[in-house]
Amino acid sequence: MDDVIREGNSVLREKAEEVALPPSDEDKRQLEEMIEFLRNSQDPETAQEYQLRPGVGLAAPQINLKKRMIAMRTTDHNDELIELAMFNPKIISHSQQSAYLEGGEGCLSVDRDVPGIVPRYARVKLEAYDLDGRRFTKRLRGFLAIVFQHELDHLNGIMFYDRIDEQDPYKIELPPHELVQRSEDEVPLA
Ligand code: SB7
Ligand code: NI
Repeated sequence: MDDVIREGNSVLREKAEEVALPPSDEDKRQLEEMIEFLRNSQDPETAQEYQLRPGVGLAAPQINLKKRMIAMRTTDHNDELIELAMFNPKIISHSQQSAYLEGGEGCLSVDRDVPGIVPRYARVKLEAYDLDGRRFTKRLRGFLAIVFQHELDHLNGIMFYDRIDEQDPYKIELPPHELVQRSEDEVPLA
């Protein structure tokens, strides 16, 4: 169940390849399994049984697949559950304003705490292909936008701590920026 590869594995540093569209049955199955993994990791009993850290997102390279596929599962600012399965995602536009998650970011592939501010775009418009191979676009903001950018980075071999300022981990970029908070009652998250 926990097939997540960890830091030190070179696949996490490679650029993942585009998935040929329409997606093959194997690609679809793998992306579905990524969503399933997130559901399991967020289910207290399953997580406990398989010793999973709860995850809100997963990128294919994290399970050793060099493919441009991302799964996300979390709630939006209206507390609505958002599940996204994406082939070949990309940002087609983004805000000038940046944002960062209070308390920094974590990663299922990183078994240690890396403190510091990870600057992200506050809002992004993404384009991707769903499980049926249909193109869609979606606007994300807040926590969702941050998670998406974290996952997209994985497809390009970038780890969240690459974006933390080495000299001054808590350095805040010049305004405008937004501080994104996660409310306490949400599922906790890596
Ligand atoms: C906090 C958590 C995540 C993204 C951004 C901020 C998701 C962590 C789970 N993953 O390692 C997914 O790549
Ligand atoms: Ni990660």
